Amino acid sequence: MKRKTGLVVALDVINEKDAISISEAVVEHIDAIKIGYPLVLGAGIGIITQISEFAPVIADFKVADIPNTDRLICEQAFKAGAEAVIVHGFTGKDSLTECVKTGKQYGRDIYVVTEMSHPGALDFMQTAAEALARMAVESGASGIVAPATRPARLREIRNIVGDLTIISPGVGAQGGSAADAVKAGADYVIVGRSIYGSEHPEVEAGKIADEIKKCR
Ligand code: OMP
Repeated sequence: MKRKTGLVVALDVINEKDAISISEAVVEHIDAIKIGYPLVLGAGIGIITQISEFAPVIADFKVADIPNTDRLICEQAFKAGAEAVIVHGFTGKDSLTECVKTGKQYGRDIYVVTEMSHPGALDFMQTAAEALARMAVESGASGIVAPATRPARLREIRNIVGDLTIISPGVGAQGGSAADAVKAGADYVIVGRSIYGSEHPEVEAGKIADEIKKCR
């Protein structure tokens, strides 16, 4: 993933037609397209291959299983054309190491979730976030996912991960701001509903890309 605008669109639509038309509309403003369960379950895994013609695809499968199953999932994502896979770290070092190893075999990236962006992350994840961030560094992952909804936490996590790439969701619909996230250390912000739910996704994406540009 090459940093041009610092914006990743979360394409959480559920059919191919919407996925293609939104990708076409926003492509000049984004660096990657994140595809997760809603779209893959709605349109099939081939949608990763189709969308990868527009921009690098981050497969958000939040992989969280035993090492062997994790490897099988990551392989499917990479074979379909994903440039990166998002995985959980709470399943432990052996599971994460297997994902990272698989990523390296394909020359692709693994991003590890630390503290999630929604309020429920305070129930269990927040207490483990620093340890998850450290494990991401030690395992050789390419980057981590950290919350734009809590810039202070994002900054603390940045201090732990050094120059690892941080992708940061929670901007817009969840209340976070792109500028605050970038100032707190995010390399990329991830935006879903504010863009794909807008009547003019290209305008919304352009505005967020401008906001990011002004912070740099
Ligand atoms: P919006 O809230 O619609 O902008 O979408 C945010 C996107 O980021 C969704 O695809 C979420 O699944 C994803 N996400 C979070 O919102 N919070 C997290 O902590 C982690 C992710 C993620 O891993 O992408």
